[in-house]
Amino acid sequence: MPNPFYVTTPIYYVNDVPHIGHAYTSVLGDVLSRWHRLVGDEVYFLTGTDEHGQKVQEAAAKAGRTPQEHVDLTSQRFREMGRLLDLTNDRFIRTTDKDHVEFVQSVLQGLWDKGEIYKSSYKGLYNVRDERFYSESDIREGRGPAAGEPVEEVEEVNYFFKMGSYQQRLLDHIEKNPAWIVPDFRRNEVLGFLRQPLGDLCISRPKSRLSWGIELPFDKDFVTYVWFDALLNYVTGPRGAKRADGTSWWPASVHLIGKDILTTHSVYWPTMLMGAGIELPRQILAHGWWMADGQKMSKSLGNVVDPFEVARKYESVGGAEAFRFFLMRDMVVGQDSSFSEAGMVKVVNGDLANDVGNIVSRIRKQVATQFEGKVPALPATLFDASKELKAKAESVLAEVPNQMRLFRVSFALEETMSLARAINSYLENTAPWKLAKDGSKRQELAEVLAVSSEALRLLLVLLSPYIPRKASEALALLGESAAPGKLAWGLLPADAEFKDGPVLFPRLEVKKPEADKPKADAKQAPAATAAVKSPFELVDFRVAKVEAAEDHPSAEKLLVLTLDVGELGRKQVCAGIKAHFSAADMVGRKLLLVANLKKAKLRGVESQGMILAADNPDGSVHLLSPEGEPGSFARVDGYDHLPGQNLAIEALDPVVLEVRGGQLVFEGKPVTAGGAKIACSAVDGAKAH
Ligand code: ME8
Repeated sequence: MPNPFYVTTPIYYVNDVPHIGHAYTSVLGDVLSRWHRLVGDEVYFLTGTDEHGQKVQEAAAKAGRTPQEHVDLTSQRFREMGRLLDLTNDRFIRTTDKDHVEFVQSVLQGLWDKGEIYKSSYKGLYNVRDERFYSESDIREGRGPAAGEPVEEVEEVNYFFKMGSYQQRLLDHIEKNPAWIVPDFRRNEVLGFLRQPLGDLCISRPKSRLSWGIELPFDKDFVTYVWFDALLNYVTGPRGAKRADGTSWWPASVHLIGKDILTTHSVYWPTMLMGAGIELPRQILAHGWWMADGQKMSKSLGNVVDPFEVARKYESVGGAEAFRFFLMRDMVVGQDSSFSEAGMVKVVNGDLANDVGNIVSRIRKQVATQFEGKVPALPATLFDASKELKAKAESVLAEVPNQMRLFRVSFALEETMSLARAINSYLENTAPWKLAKDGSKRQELAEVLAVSSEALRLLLVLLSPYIPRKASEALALLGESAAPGKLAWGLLPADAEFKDGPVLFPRLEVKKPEADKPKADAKQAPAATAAVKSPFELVDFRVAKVEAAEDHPSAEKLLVLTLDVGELGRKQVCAGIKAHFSAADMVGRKLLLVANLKKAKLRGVESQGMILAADNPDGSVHLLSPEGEPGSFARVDGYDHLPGQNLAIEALDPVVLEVRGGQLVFEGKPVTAGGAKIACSAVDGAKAH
């Protein structure tokens, strides 16, 4: 019977848009799945979306949709990411799926019947973004630790799961199974956490506060707490799908998670399973964090790496696969990594365009010109250099499975690339292009091409989990495929045809030279040049909220506004709008601010930016009304956001923002801030400046 391999990714919150972090865990799951299929295991790969909770309820209300309509729309983005990245998941589970809802309710009922759940009053500091309560020590300046959003004190009656009673059993389990949590330092973190007394787990929310959730089967006035609902997806996922021998898929072989959700997976989850009498997952792998250009990614910094954008930009050269390859090659599983486009281009060009691409073109050319496109048969005895290459291939074939077993994917890939380098050295040392010129070296030439073709075939099979399309296109040139049983030396049939085809591993070109790319911390923003596609790349438009407003002491037309600009702090701006708005009108309003202008003094008062407004032909002035949180930046789809600082006011000249249908647009595309369009009451065609 084949070994089972059941792998999961976290189910992602639908409120976020898919980014490199989600893409990474998903691609990791896919690479492991493809690898296990390749070695003949039976695989189930689960991913999906986490769709209940207060955040979703609020976002749906804001968007004027029912929560179900809202999640039907937003979960699509994650399915699309799956298609983009060629994920081979067996199911895309949604926590709103009927079988999941029923399963969660049956587990809850079982725990209630066994006395594992009780009702009690609870008072705590609650954070909506994280959907959880925090202790006082977690809170800094009224904000939760994870997302840094405000917490509020909430007291209510709720249901609790007796998590604390499983503390010792869990400790014993972790101690007896050293590889249950990988990497090791994450395991130690959990053990450290478990040295403190473990409390019980609040598993409900009253419907009066949160209705968008799964109803408790024993109390219709409550829904279950998001984590309790979400974690059970791992058991629901494959319940309807049996293994070939009729047994069920659970327990999972490995849960892939980011380090952010380690406690929920290695403490809440196993104790829930113990309570419910369900087997524990075999392993939990917590990987590190992706940053962008060395900085934490955040919406307000505008540096969130969008897989769709990267794939689109490099579409003609297989952008999605280049992205997959880079993610797996760059991140040492467990450690943090930083994404930069230049880094991706360098790695992909070095490994694929140069190393693999060279091998394909060198061998193909000689096979075509010297052997009419047919790869000569492998001889029974090999000369030394060939023996060495064969030994290298066999050692890589032996080592890669060891690395994969430990989830050391970047090391497995490094091993694989060492085979590519060995093939290139072999070709350089044996120089088939020279042998071809010497009629007496025909046999040697045939051997070199046979040995290198077979090594290339193995290389491509080993690469297939990472770059499935490219690898199978290249294998198809040899009439081969990446299928179970193909990972052994000597399988390329004699006279295999080496077909001609397009360049499969073209070089990627960085779309914008690094020198043109102002870093977020650059002292001086470059002038708008032809290389800059839009002023949106330079101008830092931010949502700002007016905290205070007063008349300018000496300039008749100016108001002096004190603005809250979120992460950029507080800014003072002089605005020439006094003829249209009084100071009192302004307090509490949200505005659109150009936040990276050079400071200026206006009649003795410092001004640290400029607010935007649109003029109607009748002379009336209309402020822009963004909805996003203070500090969120305005952007237009398809343009990078790379503002420097100290922008000269002239840099704004080419910015033609106008109002269409009550909304701000740039070249016909909506400008958004914090994901929402920006309203303005000016007439169509009114220019905002
Ligand atoms: O936590 N680097 O969903 P989520 C690496 N719904 N990985 C990252 C990342 C980054 N910068 N950002 C996100 C939830 N991830 C819950 C999970 S599971 C029962 C419920 C990846 O949308 C990483 O896998 O916030 C992380 O654990 C996950 O996305 C969090 O996704």
